[in-house]
Amino acid sequence: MAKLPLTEQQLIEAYGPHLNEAPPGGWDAGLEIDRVVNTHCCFCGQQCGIKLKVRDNAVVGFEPWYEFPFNEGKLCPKGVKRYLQGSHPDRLLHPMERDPAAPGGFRQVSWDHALDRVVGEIRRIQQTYGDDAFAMLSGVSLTNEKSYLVGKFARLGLHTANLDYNGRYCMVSAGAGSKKALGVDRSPNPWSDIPLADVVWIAGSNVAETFPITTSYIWRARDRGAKLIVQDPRVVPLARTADLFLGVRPGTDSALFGAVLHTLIRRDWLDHEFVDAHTLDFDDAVAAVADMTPRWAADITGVPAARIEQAAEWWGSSATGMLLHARGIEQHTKGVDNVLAAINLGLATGKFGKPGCGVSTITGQGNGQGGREHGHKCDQLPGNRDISNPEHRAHVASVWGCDESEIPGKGIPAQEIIEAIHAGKIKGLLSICFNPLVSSPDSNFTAAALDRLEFYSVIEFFLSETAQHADVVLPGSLHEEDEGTATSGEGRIIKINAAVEPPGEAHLDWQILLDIAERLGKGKYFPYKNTQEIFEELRLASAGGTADYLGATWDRIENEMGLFWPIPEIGHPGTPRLFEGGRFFHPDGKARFHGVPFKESAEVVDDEYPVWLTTGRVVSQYLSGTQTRRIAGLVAQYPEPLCEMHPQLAERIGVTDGDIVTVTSRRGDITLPARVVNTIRPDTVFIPYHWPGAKAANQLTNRAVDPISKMPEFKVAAVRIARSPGHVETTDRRDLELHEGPS
Ligand SMILES: Nc1nc2c(c(=O)[nH]1)N[C@H]1C(S)=C(S)[C@@H](COP(=O)(O)OP(=O)(O)OC[C@H]3O[C@@H](n4cnc5c(=O)[nH]c(N)nc54)[C@H](O)[C@@H]3O)O[C@H]1N2
Ligand SMILES: Nc1nc2c(c(=O)[nH]1)N[C@H]1C(S)=C(S)[C@@H](COP(=O)(O)OP(=O)(O)OC[C@H]3O[C@@H](n4cnc5c(=O)[nH]c(N)nc54)[C@H](O)[C@@H]3O)O[C@H]1N2
Ligand code: SF4
Ligand SMILES: [Mo]
Repeated sequence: MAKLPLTEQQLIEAYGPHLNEAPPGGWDAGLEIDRVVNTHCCFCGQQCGIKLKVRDNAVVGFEPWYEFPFNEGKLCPKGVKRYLQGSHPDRLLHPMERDPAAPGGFRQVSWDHALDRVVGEIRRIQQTYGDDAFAMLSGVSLTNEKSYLVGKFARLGLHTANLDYNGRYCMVSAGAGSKKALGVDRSPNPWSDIPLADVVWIAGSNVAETFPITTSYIWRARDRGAKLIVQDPRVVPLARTADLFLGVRPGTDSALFGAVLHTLIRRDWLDHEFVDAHTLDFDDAVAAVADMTPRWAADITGVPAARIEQAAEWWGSSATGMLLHARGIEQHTKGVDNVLAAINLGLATGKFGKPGCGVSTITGQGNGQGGREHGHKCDQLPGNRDISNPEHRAHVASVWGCDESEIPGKGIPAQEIIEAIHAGKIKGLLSICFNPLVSSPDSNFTAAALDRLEFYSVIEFFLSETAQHADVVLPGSLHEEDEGTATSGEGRIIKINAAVEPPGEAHLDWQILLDIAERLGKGKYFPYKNTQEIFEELRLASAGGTADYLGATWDRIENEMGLFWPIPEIGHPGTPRLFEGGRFFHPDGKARFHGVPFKESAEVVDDEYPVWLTTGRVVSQYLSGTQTRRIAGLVAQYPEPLCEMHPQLAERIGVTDGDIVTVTSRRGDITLPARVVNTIRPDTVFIPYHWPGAKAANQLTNRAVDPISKMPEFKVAAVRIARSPGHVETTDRRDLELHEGPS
């Protein structure tokens, strides 16, 4: 066929007058799709809006959703490929029971058999060892409705105190610090504040790879002339464009923040009026930093004193500024201290409650914000209430229609649950949406713990590495199969819409929990016909708590493109920016300073283990990788873990880029290719943690936790490194079939 000579006018007629305006018949004319569903990405806490294309009960593609204000159609590589999960051949389609004789170690069973077995084992274990010997672990890729349901199911269905969630590895240091200082656990700002900041300070976040859409907000601030400060042991992609790079040694952020506060005080770059009117305990903070000079901090952090002073000057002398932090400062045995030290800088300079001002965490998991509000945590009830507070218990009991005494007390956090399983104190486990074998510190210890369980059941859609240890596997639902809400890192409640139904014999997660509750004789507490009914109850349960959703309805959330909590009354507009007028969430309205001393990490380098190890993420993989390690385009981008090291370190151990090295800590070792880059400190190596088994970075990490938040120290361990004579497989194709897309 001859080439078609197309004029510009013909093109315009074919495509429509504007490229983002659908032509007659719509964009999808001729694509043979049944419908397009507006929803959100299933991965990170940015919760980008996305349109999923559906054909024959399968998600077959996506479209940008330009109208959703947060991302305006933009998506990162994971968002673009997310639609490939649903039709993956590994999708679990039937309940399964462990059977060593069966191929793959599991045989297919009926739902009746599987549920009877689960309930029989829950009863046996609780009768033999007590109710709390059966624990539950959950996760916040689940919607608000499911998170709320899990909290109620564990307390009233299983009647165990021991429920905790994977945010224990993610958001708890930020949450605990924010609650102590500000009285609430939510980002103080809508992201539309970022472009209004004169200084943007990123502490411990690889924004360009982990929150890619946030970079566009930062560019908008830069376009207005904002200064950019990046604090990280690595010159992460965003740092390559920064005005000031603070290349801290892992585990020393509180020394750096302390020296900045010291400088703000010495140079009087303070907002005295704000400190006097809106805060308490400034003297404690002043006393703690009295000796923290920039020179002292330079010795500890490795950041030159002049750079610390420069950061203090820009932060202290600009009218507006935002400091955004993530796991780099939070996943430490002093994660809460680091967060408090960061907040001190905002309070001292009056940078709260005003446009373009705030110190905020960047929430990690998809529903990492909402999932940490509705009673998913071992010490929490809905509305971010305290399970040990009699008034809070009475309110929730009145909504649940139970006697207050039926609600168990405070349980133990996720890492302690794993320790208690290892110690033989917890004998049974039900998990949903958590893959601790890959994501918990010290994976050899976690594997040993899982092997000691008398009974383990999991609700999953893929046979994750943890699920491979289960006695009964219950096939649950993917994000696009269920309807509900999530709350993004901004504090914006958004609507998740179902695009398809679960395939095969897979069931919706919430229905599985209802079926178990029914068989446990607790059906009266779980009368829901759909997830909207769960949300209606959540609204009442949260009312009067700090995370108040009373005024949020599904219709409003959908029509208004999200609503920011608190929304304490019907008709309330929602609260995008917290603390306006300098009013914080403590009962007296005042924020608290905290004196933060510097402490070393739980493990420090020595002659035997002379190199700092830190761990984290790459752009194309998500968390434990169960989902992204199955998608070809994402695997191609970063197929296996690499050990990032500086050329000076590489030379010392005699390796060049691509050579195989063995990295050893006190807990285990990993053999992997070296990636020699000049963007990391010469005393530190970085390994991403998205892989299981012999490729798991968590073989090396330390189980030590923060005393307040109980967050493990994922960001600091001491290791030694040697060139390895060994050979490693160079792709991840051993046990996973990669998905190229629908044919
Ligand atoms: N591509 C991708 N995106 C994700 C995720 C994912 O798995 N993949 N996960 C989501 C989730 S749940 C989370 S929690 C977030 C995490 O988002 P981030 O916190 O941005 O990601 P990390 O890679 O864990 O760590 C961030 C940075 O901390 C630095 N760092 C290490 N130790 C220290 C230290 O002691 N001090 C300082 N200042 N920095 C340090 C590391 O070099 C790294 O660049 O990402 C979310 N987005
Ligand atoms: N070394 C090191 N370790 C880390 C970190 C680090 O930086 N370094 N980061 C930590 C952080 S911040 C996090 S958030 C954790 C995350 O750790 P995990 O929570 O263990 O990671 P995920 O991959 O999200 O695991 C969730 C599992 O649930 C399944 N799942 C997802 N959505 C659903 C759903 O809707 N329904 C059901 N039934 N199942 C679902 C997925 O298939 C997956 O197997 O890892 C932590 N571990
Ligand atoms: S930035 Fe986060 S929410 Fe947005 S597309 Fe990427 S993974 Fe999904
Ligand atoms: Mo996370």
